[in-house]
Amino acid sequence: MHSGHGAYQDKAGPKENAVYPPVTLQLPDWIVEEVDSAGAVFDSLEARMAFVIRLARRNVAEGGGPFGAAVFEIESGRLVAPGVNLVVPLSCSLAHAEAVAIAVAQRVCASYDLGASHLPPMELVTSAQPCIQCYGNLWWSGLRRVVIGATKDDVEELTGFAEGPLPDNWAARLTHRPPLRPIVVVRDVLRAQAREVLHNYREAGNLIYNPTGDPERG
Ligand code: AZG
Ligand code: ZN
Repeated sequence: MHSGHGAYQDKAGPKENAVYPPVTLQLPDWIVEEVDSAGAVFDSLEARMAFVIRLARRNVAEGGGPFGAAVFEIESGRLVAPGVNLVVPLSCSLAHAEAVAIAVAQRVCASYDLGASHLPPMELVTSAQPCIQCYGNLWWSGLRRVVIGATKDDVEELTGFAEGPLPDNWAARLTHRPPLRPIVVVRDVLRAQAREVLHNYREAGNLIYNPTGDPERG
């Protein structure tokens, strides 16, 4: 029977069609090793940040970009979903670490709204400040807090990635946005360690995948 919702009736994701490929944001297999060795509960913001910085570092070694992120339950510290930058491996400019973590968390929770009343309050912990794309992703996510390591200026100065024109008052716009719930902003958590991953990425001559027309090495 046809329910009138087109092809997108399956909560697990859209059905394949004959013309266009399905698009997936599949985390690499090694992520399971990192999660297993870290444990499932992270008590402090520093422990959560140390974990995403570790993901960023491993991701570079595995051919991805120098960014890691994760969604955690704020109170319990339980890891809901990790994320790493997969732009180059997946040929997908959407696949920033924050976007991957949010998308995986939403699938894990089977909810597009991570702020839904049946779910515990959740946060995004990210090794670097969200770019314009991920600022929008965060806005729409239902997350209640964002915890940031390196700043946008750190990213742009240390790597050459162009993070885009965020509003000057980007943090205030998150913390006060009626009728939507506020998103609390916490900055500079383990910033020096987060900066080091960015610095090392460029020093090693890795790809700076800005959409400039031609890929540029660091
Ligand atoms: C990026 N910035 C952040 N914060 N995260 C990513 O995954 C990125 N990729 N390029 N710039
Ligand atoms: Zn981004």
